[in-house]
Amino acid sequence: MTKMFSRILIANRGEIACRVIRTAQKMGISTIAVYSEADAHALHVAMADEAVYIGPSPVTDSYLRADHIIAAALQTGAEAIHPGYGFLSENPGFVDAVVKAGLVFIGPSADSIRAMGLKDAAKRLMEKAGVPVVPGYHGEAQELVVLASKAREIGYPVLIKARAGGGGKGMRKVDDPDDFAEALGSARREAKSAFGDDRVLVEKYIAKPRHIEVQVFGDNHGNVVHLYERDCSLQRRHQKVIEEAPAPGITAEVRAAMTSAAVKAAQAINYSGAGTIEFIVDATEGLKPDRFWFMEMNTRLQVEHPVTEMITGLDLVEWQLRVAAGEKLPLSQKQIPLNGHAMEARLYAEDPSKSFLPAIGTLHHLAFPAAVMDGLVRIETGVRTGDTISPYYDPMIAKLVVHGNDRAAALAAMESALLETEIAGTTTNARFLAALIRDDGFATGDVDTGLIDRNLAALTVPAAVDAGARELAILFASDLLRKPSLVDPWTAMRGYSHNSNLAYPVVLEDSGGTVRYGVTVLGDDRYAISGPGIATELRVRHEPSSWHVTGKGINFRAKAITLPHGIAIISKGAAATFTVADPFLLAEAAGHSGDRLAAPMPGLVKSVRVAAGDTVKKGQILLVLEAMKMEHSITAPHDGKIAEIVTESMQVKENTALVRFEEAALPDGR
Ligand code: MV4
Repeated sequence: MTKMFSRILIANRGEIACRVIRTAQKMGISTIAVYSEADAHALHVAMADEAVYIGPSPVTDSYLRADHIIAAALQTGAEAIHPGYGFLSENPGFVDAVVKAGLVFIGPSADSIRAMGLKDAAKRLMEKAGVPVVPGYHGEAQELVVLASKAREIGYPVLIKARAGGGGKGMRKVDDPDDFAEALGSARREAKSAFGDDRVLVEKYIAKPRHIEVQVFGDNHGNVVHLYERDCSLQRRHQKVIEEAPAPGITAEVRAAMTSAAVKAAQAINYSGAGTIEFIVDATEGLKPDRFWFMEMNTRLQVEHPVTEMITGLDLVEWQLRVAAGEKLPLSQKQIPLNGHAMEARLYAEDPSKSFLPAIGTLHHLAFPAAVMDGLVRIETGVRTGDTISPYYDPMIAKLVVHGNDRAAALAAMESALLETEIAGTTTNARFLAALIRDDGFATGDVDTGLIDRNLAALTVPAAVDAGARELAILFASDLLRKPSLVDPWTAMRGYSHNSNLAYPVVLEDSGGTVRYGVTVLGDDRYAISGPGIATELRVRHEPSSWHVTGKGINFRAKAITLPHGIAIISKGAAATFTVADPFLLAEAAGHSGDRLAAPMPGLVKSVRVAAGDTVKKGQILLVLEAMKMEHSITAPHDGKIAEIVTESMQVKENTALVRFEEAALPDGR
C-alpha cells in the first residue's frame, strides 16, 4: 500500500504554482509556496498554506536556487517537491539533490531527464527503440568533410541543428552544398555561445512542419499510457501561441501510429510521471502515418496540459501526485476518454504592434468572461486585479482554455472568451489572438508553424481607437457621467441647466501634449463635446455592465475604468487608455513644487546626461532608463532648468520622480 503525501512544496510561481496548489487542496494535501521579493504578495503565496522566502527577484537568486528550495522543503516538513514547468523542472542535478535530501521529486528520474537532454543522443536512443526520427546524421563525428558528405546523402535542403539544441538556436537551413561550410561555421558559433557546446547534427529539412505532441504518462510499475495528441503548430519565435486537441485533420490511423510511437519512446527510458513526446510532421500532403518524426521529449508537465485535461476530463496534476507517491496509473489505456475539442490561448502582457515587446504595469482592472461560471471557459492565472506584471518573469497574464463539442464550437467559445476579457493597466495580445482565431487558414484547420509569420502584418495592425472610445473617456473624465442610482438627484443633475451652455473642461494628455475639450449637458443622457477634431452630440446610457454611446457614426459599448492618472475604455478585448490632466493639479504643480518627470516603468537608470542647474531644451535627452531589456530615453517635455535628477545605476520603481524642474514652464497648450 502506498501513502499519499500530506505536505508538498511547489518550486514555482505564477499560474502553474496556483494550478498545482488547487489540485493538492482538492486531495487534502497541505501546500508550501516559495517566493521571491517581487512575489511577496503574489496569488500563489496567498493560496498556499505556508510560504517561504527564497531570495531576491531575479530568478537566478530565487526560483533557480535549488539549495534554498530544498532547505525550505526540509524546514517546513514537506515530503515532496513539485517543480511546475521551466525553472528547475528539467534539471537532473536538482532531481539528484532532492532525492539526496530524502525528498520525492514529483516528476521523472534524473536518468530519464538526462537521456532526453542531449538531442543527438536522444535521437539515437529513439532510433534504436523503433521510433521514427527525422532522416539525418545524429552521430558523434563533427569534421566538416564528414558532415558535408552526410548532408549530400540526406539530400538538400538540410537543417543544421545544435545538439544541445532547443528554441531554434544554432539552427541553419542550407539549400546548396556550396553554402554548407559557411552555415556550419555560423551554427557552431551560435551554439557555442548559447549552450557552450558547438556540436551539431544534420537533418533533412521539413518544409511545411506541424508540431504535434503526444501526452504520455508512466508509473513506477512499468506502465505507460498516452492521453492523445495536442497540436501546437501556432508558434511565434518558438513560443507557442495557441494549442489545441485533437490535432485538426488527424485520422484514427495517424493517431494510432503517433501515440504508439510515443508510448514506445517513454518505455525506452522507463519513464515515470507526465511527459510529452514532440513530433515534427510534414504537412505538405495532409497527415500521413509515415510523415512524422520524433523531435524531442519534454520531461515535465507542460504549459498546455489543460487542453488534454479538457478532452479527457482528467486531472494531470492529480496523476502526477499519485504516480510520485508510488501508486499505479489511475486508468488503463482503454479507459482514457476523448471528448470534443479543446483549445488554449496564451494571454500575454505584450504589444503585438511593437514586435511583441513585453509590456509591464499594474493590472488596475482584470475580469474574465462570464462563461467561466458555466464551465465553458477555464482560466489559468496567477494574478488578480491590482497585481503587477513585473520585468522579472514571463509576462503571461493567463491561459484561456475552452472546450466544445467540435472544433467550430471551441473556436467560437475562444473568440468570445478573448473579446470578453477585460484588462486595464497593460497592453495585451488579446486582439491579436482573436484575429488569429478568425484567420481563414486557422479556422479551416490548415495549420503549420509558418502560419503566424506569413500573416503577421494583418494580425498585428495597431488597432485604431474604437469610434466612441475617446468621447466616452472625455465624458467620464468630466465627472458628469454617474450611475444615477448611486447619486442623489442633485448630483445626477449636475451641469444640467436650461439657460446656460456652460462647458465643463476636460484636459487629456496626448503624445503631442495636452488637449482641451469642453462638455455641455444637453439633457438627461445627452451631451455635446467640443475640442480639436471633435464636435459632436452623444447619448450615453448606462447598461448593466457597460456604457452605451450613440451618436453620428458612433454605436459603442464599453466599460470605463478609472486609472491613477486617467481612464481606460475597455471593449472587445482591448483597452484604450487616456491620460487625464487635472487642470487644478497641473496649476498646483506649476505654482509650488515645480514639475517632475516620473519613471514610466520600473527600471535601471543607465546614464544621466544632465545635472542639477543645467538649462535644457524641449526634446533633449535627460537620462536613459533600462527596462524590459530595452533602453528608453527620457526627454525634456519643455524648456527649463533642472532642479534635481536621479543618479546613475539607481533602480527605480514605476512613478518614481526622475527629474524635477526648477521653474516649471507651463506644458504646451496651457
Ligand atoms: C526542424 C524544422 C524543419 N526540419 N527540423 C524548431 C525548434 C526545434 N525544437 C525544432 N524546430 C524545427 N526543426 C527539420 N528537420 C523546423 C523547425 C521549426 C519548428 C518546429 C516546431 C515548431 C515550430 C517551428 C518553427 C520553426 C522551425
